[in-house]
Amino acid sequence: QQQLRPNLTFYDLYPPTKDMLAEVSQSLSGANPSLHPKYFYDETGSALFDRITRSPEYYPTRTETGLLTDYAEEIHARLGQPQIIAEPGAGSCEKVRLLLDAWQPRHYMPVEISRECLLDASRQLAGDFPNVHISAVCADYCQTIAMPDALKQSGQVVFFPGSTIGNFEPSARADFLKGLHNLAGAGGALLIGADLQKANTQLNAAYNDAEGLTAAFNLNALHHLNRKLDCQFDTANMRHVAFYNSDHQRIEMHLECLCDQHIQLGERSLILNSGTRIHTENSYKFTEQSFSAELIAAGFKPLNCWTDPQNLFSLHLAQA
Ligand code: AVJ
Repeated sequence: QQQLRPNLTFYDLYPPTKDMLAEVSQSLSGANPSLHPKYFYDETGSALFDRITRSPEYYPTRTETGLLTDYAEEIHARLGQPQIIAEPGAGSCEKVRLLLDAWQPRHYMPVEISRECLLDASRQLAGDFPNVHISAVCADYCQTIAMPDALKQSGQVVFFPGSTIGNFEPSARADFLKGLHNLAGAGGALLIGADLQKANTQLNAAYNDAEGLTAAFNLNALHHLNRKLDCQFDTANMRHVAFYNSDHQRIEMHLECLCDQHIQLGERSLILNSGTRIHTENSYKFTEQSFSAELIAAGFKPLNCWTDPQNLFSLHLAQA
């Protein structure tokens, strides 16, 4: 725990490299190799993600930001005077600025796996909001849904924007939402973004932008593993693949091997044959009703849901 500014405390709970090696070895072995989407986010990946959010094809960020701009005051009125905001996977902490401006809470707790990204974002935020105490936690939010003891307080507003919830498969999602319910605690609430089902063409375009940012972001997962674990992926011979799977109502992202790949995983070596696809991400798409039902199943009481006129994106507010 480090005091970086009078109003900024930094907690470093970044998972150890040996855990990363074990997890990656496990998920890359077997018939359906995969990588957890958290591996997108190192310093380079977080910067690429920020560029994706500004690309013309990627509608979620600008749509949700519009909803937050329009409704921050209305949400504030519904919640009374929320004092603590916790945000798992906070990234560059851009969206929360709208809430900090409108709500003026005492305390903000971003949790983010990408250390440089979190340090930059939280330093800037601490300067811009001198009256908010920031407890920045560098951690895998899947593991640290239980915050450091000092930060466990009930009555929190858990802010989970961006449709990050779409990364979870249905059964893991149900468990994770229960975890968020527990994190919010008695008197707390959840403000969560969920991307909506829409025409396949628009979804496919959002994950195959013309500038190639999403392709670079996807491939960066392998650069990240090469840098941290010296895996020796031949990234020039991997291809970005992203498509909407309408049976599962999700975007799938994969990296396809264009030649046999000899991978180094610590002491072990692994061959991925040409044509093999590594599944790197699912991004589920919801309906307003299906998502409300999931919130109820996790123990929440939905208060309201806001959508844009084109019905691209939804923002749900629910009581814990
Ligand atoms: C951060 C998980 C919400 O699923 O749209 C963007 C990540 N992947 N482009 C999403 C992402 C490819 C994003 N989430």
